[in-house]
Amino acid sequence: MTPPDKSQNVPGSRRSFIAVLPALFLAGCDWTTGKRTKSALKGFQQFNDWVQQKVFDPGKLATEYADEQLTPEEDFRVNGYDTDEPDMDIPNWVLMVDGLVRSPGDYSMEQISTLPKYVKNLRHCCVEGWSMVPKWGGVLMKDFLAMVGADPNAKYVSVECGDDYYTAWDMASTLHSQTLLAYEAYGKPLGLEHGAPLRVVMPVKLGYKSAKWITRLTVTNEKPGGYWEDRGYDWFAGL
Ligand SMILES: Nc1nc2c(c(=O)[nH]1)N[C@H]1C(S)=C(S)[C@@H](COP(=O)(O)O)O[C@H]1N2
Ligand SMILES: [Mo]
Repeated sequence: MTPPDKSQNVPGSRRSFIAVLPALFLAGCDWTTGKRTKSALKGFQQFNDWVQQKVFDPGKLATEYADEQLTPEEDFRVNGYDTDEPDMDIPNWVLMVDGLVRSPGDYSMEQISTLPKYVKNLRHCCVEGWSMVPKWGGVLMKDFLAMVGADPNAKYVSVECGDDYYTAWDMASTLHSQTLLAYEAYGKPLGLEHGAPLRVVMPVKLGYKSAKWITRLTVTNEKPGGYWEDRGYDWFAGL
């Protein structure tokens, strides 16, 4: 497997910024945030989130890999905090959308898949220290948020999942041009263990932000928590 390209992930300007703030914590693709942040003070975490939001460059793209660099499909790893097979009623599945949006309500896969489809080979970096490059297919989260009339000036978007997992993102990362709502992997419908019928793929963040089996999106100005975030993992989790 190709090692994570750290030069892509840490631009020079940010590197020097990090140099003057040695205590600041920013994740790289291939090392763990969990244990370090677990012991950190809440105030420090809030400061850390604030700095990460300030240095986040929405125009900076994660590496998109060539097909030759894909992780072979047989090595497409599965990971979840509880179950790999939640009880999803896929034929009747809808995505509930609420909060600061013009058109709240339930959106079907049929409606979502009217949006332009994108296929991207993107690296997924798990906080546990492994990564992989699957071929994802789906729509852009920003196109979907435009479809529902989400307030782009709202601060956060939170998500709920079929396995009771939950997480949230800052609006800039949610609107990033590589954040996907994926319904395919390797040119086939997403498998249940990988988040069917619809999951998030957010290559600018650690893997625990890429929620599987999504059931509800909420646009809000109140900072939401997350399953791992509430257990001490980095909230912003930017790469
Ligand atoms: N709903 C839900 N989404 C989730 C998780 C989870 O437990 N539940 N685990 C996260 C973590 S830690 C990782 S690494 C990836 C794993 O995705 P995969 O099973 O497709 O490899 O899903 C993320 N999204
Ligand atoms: Mo993960």
